[in-house]
Amino acid sequence: MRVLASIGMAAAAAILCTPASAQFAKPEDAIKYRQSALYVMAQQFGRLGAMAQGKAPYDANAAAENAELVQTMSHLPWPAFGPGTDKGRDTRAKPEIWADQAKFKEAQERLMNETSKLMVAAKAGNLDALKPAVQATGAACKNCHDQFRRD
Ligand code: ASC
Repeated sequence: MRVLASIGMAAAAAILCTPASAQFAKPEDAIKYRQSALYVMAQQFGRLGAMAQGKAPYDANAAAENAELVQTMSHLPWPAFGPGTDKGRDTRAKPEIWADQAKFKEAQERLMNETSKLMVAAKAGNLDALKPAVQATGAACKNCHDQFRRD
C-alpha cells in the first residue's frame, strides 16, 4: 500500500512539475513531431498546388480530400514549438519564434484561417474556386517561413 501510495505521489509530482507546454518527452520529439506534421501538410498541399497550376489533372474528390487533410494538419505543428524546443534535433526554426510569440501566433492563425477557406473552396467542386484559395494558402505558408524559418 505504501509502495502504491509513493508511486501515486511520484506520478502526481511528475505531472505537477511538468510545464503545461511539455506534452513531449523531450525536445527532439517535439521537433520531430512538428516537422512530420509540416511535411505531411506540404505533401497534401503540393497535390492541390499541382492541380491549381495545371500540372496535375483536376479531380474534385481528390482536391476536397487533400484540402481537408491540409486543414487538419495546419492545426498540429504549433503546440510542438514549446519553450526549450529551439534545439534538440536539426531544425530550421528561428529564435524569433520564441522571441516574438504574438507574431508567430498571428502567422499560425493566418494559415489556419486560409486552410479553412481552402477546404470550403475545394468542396465547391470547381477549379476556379480552388485556384485563389491555393494561392492564399501558399502565401500564408510563405509569410511564416519568411519570418520564422531559416533557408
Ligand atoms: C508548398 C510548400 C510550402 C509552401 C510554400 C509557399 O507547397 O511545401 O512550404 O507551399 O512554398 O510559398
